[in-house]
Amino acid sequence: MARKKQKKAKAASKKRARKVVKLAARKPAAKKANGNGHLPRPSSKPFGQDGKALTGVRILDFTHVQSGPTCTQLLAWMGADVIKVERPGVGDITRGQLVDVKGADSLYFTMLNHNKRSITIDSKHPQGKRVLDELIKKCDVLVENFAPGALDRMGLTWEHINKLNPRMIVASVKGFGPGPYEDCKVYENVAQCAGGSASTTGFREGPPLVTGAQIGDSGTGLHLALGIVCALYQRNRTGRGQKVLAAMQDGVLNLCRVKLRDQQRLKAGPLTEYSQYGEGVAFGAAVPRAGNDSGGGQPGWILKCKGWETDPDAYIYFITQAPVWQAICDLIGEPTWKTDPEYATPRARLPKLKQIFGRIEQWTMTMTKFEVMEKCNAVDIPVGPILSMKEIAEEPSLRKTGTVVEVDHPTRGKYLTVGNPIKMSDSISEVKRSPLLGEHTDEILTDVLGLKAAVVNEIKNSGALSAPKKEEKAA
Ligand code: CAO
Repeated sequence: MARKKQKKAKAASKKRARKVVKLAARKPAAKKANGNGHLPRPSSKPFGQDGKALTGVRILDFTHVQSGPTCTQLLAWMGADVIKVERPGVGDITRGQLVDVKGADSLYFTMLNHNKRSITIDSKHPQGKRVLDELIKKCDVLVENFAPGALDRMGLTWEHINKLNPRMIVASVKGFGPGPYEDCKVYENVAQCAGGSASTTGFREGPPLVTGAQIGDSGTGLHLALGIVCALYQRNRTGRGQKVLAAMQDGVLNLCRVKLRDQQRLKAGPLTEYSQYGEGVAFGAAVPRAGNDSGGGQPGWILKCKGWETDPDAYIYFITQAPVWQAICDLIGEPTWKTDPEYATPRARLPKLKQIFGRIEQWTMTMTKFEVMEKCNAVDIPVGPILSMKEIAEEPSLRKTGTVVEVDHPTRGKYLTVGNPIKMSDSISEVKRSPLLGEHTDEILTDVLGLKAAVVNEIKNSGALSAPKKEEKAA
C-alpha cells in the first residue's frame, strides 16, 4: 500500500517537474508593439541609443504662457514630436514678454519651449480649421491651456476631436476644476492663493506670501504630463483616447497636502512642531503660517552664516534631526545638552526650539554656509545652504549633469536654461533651442500632413497661416 502511494507521489512529482520544464522551455513572446504581457524582447542596442521614451508620440501643442508649455517641453525632452500651434504674427504671448534682447524671443519663451516645432495657424479661419482637423488625425495628444471655453469656441470640442481621432488624448490645464470658479482665468499666483499655499507661507505676524517656485504653473504642467503619459499607457490597452484635466488649484493643493494634514491634526491639539507652540501662542481655527519651520517631524530653521550682513543669501537651513542630536551638541560646543533632560529628548526640546536655534546660529555665524555644510555633512547632519540663482547658474556639477545647460539661439545668442530634471538611462535628453515663430510651418504641412506644394501655397494664399493685414484687422 505504502509502495503504491510512493509510486503515485513520484509520478505526480515527475509530472510537476515536466510541467516546469515545459514552462521554462516556452519560446519568448514575439516582438509586439506594446501592451500588457506583450513586451518586446530587450533591445540589443546600447542604453541611450534605442530612441527615447516617447519616440513616436506626436503632440499637437496649443499651449501658451507657462503651465501648458512646461508640460509639453517635458514631453518633448522625453522624445515626443511636439508641434506648437501659434497664432500667426503674434505667437505665444511670452515671446514678447520681459524682453531682454531687442527683437529676439524672450527668455520667458525660450526657456519653456525647447525641443518643439512651431507652426502658425489661425484657428478661426476656415482653411486653418481644416489644417487643424488634419493635424488632429495625425497626432496622439492635444494639449491646451486656453481660458475655459476657448477651445470649444474654435470648434475643437471633445466630440469633434473624438470623432476625427478616437485615439486622441485631449489634455487641459485650467485654473479651477468644475465648480463655482470653473470659468475663471487664472495665473500662477492666483493658483498659489486658491490652492492653500499662500495662506500657509510666510511668517505668522505677516501677510500671506507667494513662493518663487512656480507651483501653480510648472507644478500643474508636471501633473498634466503625468496624466498624459498614463493616458497613453491606458490607450495601449483600450485603443481609445480620453480627456485629461489638471486644474491649477488642485495641483497646488496636492503640493500642499501636508498642510491639509495639519488642518486635521489641529482637532487633536496644538501643532507641537510649529515654533508658535514653543512661543506659547495659541492656534486658531486654520493652519497658520509657519515661517521657516520644517513641514515634517524634524524641527528646522534658517540660520545666519558668516557674511549675512552684506550677502542676502549667507544663510543655511539647519535641521535638528533626533538621531544626530548628540553630534549637533558636540559641534556647537554644548556637550551637556546631550544628557540634560531639558534638552536630551525631542519632546523636551520642542518648547525651546527658538532658544536652541539661537544657540546653533551663534555657531553657524562663525563660518560661511559652505563651511557649515562641510562640518555638518561630515557627521550626517542635514543642512541646506541658501543658494542664490547666481551660485546655481555657476555651479559646475549642475552643468555636468545637464540640469543647467547653455543653448545657442539664432537671434538671441547663447543663454542658460534648465534642462530636463528627470534623468533616464535609456532616454537621454538633449536640449534643443526653442523654435522661431512659424519656423516649421512648411515642414509640418509637407512632412506630417503630406500636402503637395501647390496645396500648401493655396492654404498660404487663403491667409490661414499669416497675420491678418492691417486693413483687415481694422475692419
Ligand atoms: N488662432 C486664432 N485665435 C487664437 C489662436 C490661434 N492660433 N490661439 C489662441 N487664440 C485665441 C483664443 O481662441 C481666444 O479667443 P476667444 O476668447 O475669442 O475664444 C484668445 O486667443 C485668447 O485666449 P485665452 O483666453 O486663453 O488667452 P488670455 O490671454 O485671454 O488668457 C490665461 C490667458 C492664461 C489667463 C488663460 O488662457 C487661462 O486662464 N488659461 C488656463 C489657466 C492657465 O493655464 N493659466 C496659466 C497661465 S501661466 O501663468
